[in-house]
Amino acid sequence: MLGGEEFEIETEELPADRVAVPESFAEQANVTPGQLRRFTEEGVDAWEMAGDLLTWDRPYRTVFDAEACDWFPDGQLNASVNCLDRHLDERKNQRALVWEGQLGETRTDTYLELSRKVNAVAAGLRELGVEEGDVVTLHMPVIPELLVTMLACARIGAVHAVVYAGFSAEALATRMAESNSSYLVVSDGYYRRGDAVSLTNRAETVRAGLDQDVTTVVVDRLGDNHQYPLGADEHQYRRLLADHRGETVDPVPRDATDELFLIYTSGTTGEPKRVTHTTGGYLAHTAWTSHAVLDIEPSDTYLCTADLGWITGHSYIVYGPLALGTTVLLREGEADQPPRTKLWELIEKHAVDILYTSPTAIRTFMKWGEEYPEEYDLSSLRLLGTVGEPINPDVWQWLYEHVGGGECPVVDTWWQTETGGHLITTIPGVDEMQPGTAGPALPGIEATVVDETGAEVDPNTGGYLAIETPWPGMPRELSEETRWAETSGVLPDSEWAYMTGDGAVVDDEGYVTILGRVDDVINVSGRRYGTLELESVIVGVEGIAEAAVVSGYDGRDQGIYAYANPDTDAADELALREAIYQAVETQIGSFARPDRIVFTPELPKTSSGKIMRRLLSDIAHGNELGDTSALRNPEVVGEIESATQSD
Ligand code: 6R9
Repeated sequence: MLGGEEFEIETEELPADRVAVPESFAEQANVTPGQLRRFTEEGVDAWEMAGDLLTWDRPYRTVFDAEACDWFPDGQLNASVNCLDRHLDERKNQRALVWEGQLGETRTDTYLELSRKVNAVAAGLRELGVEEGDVVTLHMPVIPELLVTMLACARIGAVHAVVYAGFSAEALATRMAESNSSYLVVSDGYYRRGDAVSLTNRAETVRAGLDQDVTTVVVDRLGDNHQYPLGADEHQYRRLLADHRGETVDPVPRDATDELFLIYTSGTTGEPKRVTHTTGGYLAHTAWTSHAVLDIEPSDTYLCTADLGWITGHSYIVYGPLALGTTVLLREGEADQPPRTKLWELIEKHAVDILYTSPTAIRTFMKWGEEYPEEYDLSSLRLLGTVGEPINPDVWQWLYEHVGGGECPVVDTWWQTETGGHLITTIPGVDEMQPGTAGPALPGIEATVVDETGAEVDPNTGGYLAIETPWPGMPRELSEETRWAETSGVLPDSEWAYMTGDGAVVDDEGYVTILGRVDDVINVSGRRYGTLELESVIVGVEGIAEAAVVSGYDGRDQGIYAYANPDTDAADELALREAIYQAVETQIGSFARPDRIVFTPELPKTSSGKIMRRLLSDIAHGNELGDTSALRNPEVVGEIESATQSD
């Protein structure tokens, strides 16, 4: 797991000074240092604070069973009850969901209305044969129907698997095959920056590639001009909803350890990596961090700009915020898509209290200029959060000043698909902030930085980030593979550890600065790409002998750089380039299209024959080249450098 050789730590740019907690915020913050002390005093049992934010059908007596590595093992609950039913007494007429569509539409659902829709869709899914434990694949843009269907699955104990709408039919089929899913809820298409993208025929293509039969429900997103012809075993979502209007479905009590959903992410193998989150631990973790870190209260209007198809959308649009009974503003489309005033206009229009977004989007806003946010009244904002990648100190400052007016804390939250929820971040109102540094591990979490041998390194020294305590949002795969009591053998000094795949530095006070990925995964614009997955698609193109994918930087933006070696000298590079784009688009999706394709006569290799990705990454970033003495073919370096620059 520790892929040592290729990993070099840069510690030159250590973080700037700390910023104090704005006092006005601290006075009203959801958690106080006193409450958090319970983690020091009670250890793992303090996670009871998270469990107690939920409503249980059968209350748990044990918080964590170390033997089995299970959270709240004897408890039973239903996630849709926690996100809907239990709020109805107090706030049935409060808005649960406000949706802003790509075409300028606004749709609102109160908690009561949302709950009725979820019940109707749950009844519809049941009628189609969906049973507890079945995997239902959802493939849609950010529209209310997606959120409704997620909660409808949760209500009947079905396991949803959302596949981001930008994935290709082939990528969708691979995921459905892996999870043996026989149900697909898909939209007829989606709008991307105003243009309609059709998903018609997607179900057909998927079916052709699968062994199992598939029952499909089609959601109408594109309107009457884009009628989706229904085939056999295809049903209309609208019909389903109308046929079951007014029906109620008893929520299925689930064991805390039962799966709530599956989600696929990029791992270190070429295959997409399945991550399974639990009903009790995951929901407790996301509810607790939504409360303690995002400071969400029921009276808030909360905006998170992530896509529902990724983990951030699951944890911090759907489950955490709705478990707390807040008003969620859902926006279809990317945070930084034009018009340049859109996001600020939405914040003013809906008097948004909390904004959770990505460093990439903020970098774009910064490039556009502060005049856009300045045109709007953003004084409703109380807290700002970022996720997905490190945020540079100057970008942090820009957000703090030009969006938060110097009065809103910024939480830089580090976590992963695998962790389910936040693990490293400051707690607003409690911890001082340090621009460029995620912050300390959450109370109850131990984050360590270790070297290649697994030994803890000294403070302010780079190494591999490991998590040495279990946490409620841990995925089932981790509980199953790494029983808490057994040693994983990775770290000599600890009983158990989860290796995150990130490089990091910890300072004397325990603040963690993330340096980026150290495994065969790259993170571009807050999205994880398995380099092996991309490389195998590129190598699959006829005429390409070898390929290596790294992240690169052109002085303005981070991007995916693909280095490819054609198998003849006389290759038609233009045609090959097109073929590569085509292959990535059909096998993964256009969002993974490389920003640069550089053809080279050879890839740089170590004497043992490994492609030296670190060198390619240095070249792609325009960095000083590190030690190249281990190279078998140093003569190619200059050529690759000039090809990268001229491309
Ligand atoms: C939630 C999410 C996880 C990877 C992770 C790391 C990077 C996420 C970060 C951050 C620096 C932060 N990452 N948050 N790096 N600072 N605050 O993004 O999940 O898509 O699985 O990506 O993202 O490299 O390992 P996921």
